[in-house]
Amino acid sequence: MARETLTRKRYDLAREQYAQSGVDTDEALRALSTVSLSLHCWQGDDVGGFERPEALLAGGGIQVTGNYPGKARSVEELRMDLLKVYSLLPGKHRLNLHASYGEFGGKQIDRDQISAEQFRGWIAWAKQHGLKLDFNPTCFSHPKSDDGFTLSHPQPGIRSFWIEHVKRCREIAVVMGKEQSSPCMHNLWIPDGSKDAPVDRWSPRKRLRQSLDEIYAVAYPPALIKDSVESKLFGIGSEAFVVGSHEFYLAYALANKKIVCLDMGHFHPTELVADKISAILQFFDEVLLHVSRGVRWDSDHVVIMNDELRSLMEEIVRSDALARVHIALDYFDASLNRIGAWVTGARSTLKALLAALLEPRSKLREAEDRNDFFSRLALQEEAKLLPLGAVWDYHCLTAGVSAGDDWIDVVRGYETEVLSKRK
Ligand code: RNT
Ligand code: ZN
Repeated sequence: MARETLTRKRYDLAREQYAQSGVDTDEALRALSTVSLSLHCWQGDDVGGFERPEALLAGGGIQVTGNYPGKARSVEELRMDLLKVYSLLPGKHRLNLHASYGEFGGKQIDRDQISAEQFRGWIAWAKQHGLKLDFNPTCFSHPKSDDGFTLSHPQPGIRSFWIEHVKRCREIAVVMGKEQSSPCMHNLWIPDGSKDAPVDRWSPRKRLRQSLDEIYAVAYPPALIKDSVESKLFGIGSEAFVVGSHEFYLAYALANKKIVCLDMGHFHPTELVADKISAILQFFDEVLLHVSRGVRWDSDHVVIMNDELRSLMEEIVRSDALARVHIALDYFDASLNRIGAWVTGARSTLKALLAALLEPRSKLREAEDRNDFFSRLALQEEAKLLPLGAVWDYHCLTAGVSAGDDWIDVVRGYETEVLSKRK
């Protein structure tokens, strides 16, 4: 039987089967189509950026391991790779840029000097391809962040350098927001922290608070920019103390009407971001996610459809919060085909979301409401074997992208034709 016919047949059966569990698959697919992931530009070149011909290795507590050949070495190559990635994802998605990915034209434009000029090319390219942009200041991989502190630095000169950088990044985000008629999510993460336990935790946090106040003193229309702050538990070289901890930013964001960014790799290993959705959204209108996978010390492994991701997506759907949760991706792996890694994580995120949308929610709620915890448990276990794959393949088919594992060959073909020639 032809692949397409089979996919349609499988979907028809799956629709019937889900209907018997009280789930409308067409409705789930409609909901899935409203979601735009924000794809991180930095998976394409190991967080290198284009400030100088030879990018600095990512520093500041984030580490990329591996040296698989074929990484993007220029803006052009990165754009080409991104188009390949988008072509393998059902739906319309966004692009998340870091400040270090501007077009600097061979000039030494330091971080406190950047402006929208270096991002005009990205804005035009994004427009051409119907992509919306999000933006991030780059407060790492720079001589002025080498000692592990930026916005909380004890030296006023260094602190004001980084304050100026972030202020300029917000200006750039505003330009992007204006050009694309969609707010640009401006997410701030800084590496500040220390390897060993400091005696003074108070002063760096006080300085960070003051720096943030200075940065956000400039108010912009929410239709152009949304400001988020990203916490972390520890990084390489900041094992004992991170200035911008979860409590710090949660409190700051609540008091100052900012958005918190929850990175799945930035919490204690058994702490689940899933559980935070229904807590945080009681008090905030929106939340930003960095979908990632923590493994031992690394917070940024390629995302797979594991229990953690599935429960996160379930919690978003169960809280009816799809419109209030911004889903960005954040992982980087230089040990395998980078396009393949990108697509794997993005597709798995979408699949987990689809799985959550297909959960027999009303049946589960009914069981819970009558305190029938056996049925609740058993139903969840049975739901795991419902034909999710048939719905996903149909979704890919109707979106015009490779279904099943066909896309793997596409990535391998791109490797032979393009990536392997990058020496
Ligand atoms: C680092 C944070 C941050 C970065 C990107 C590159 O731990 O997760 O989001 O990954 O800014
Ligand atoms: Zn992150």
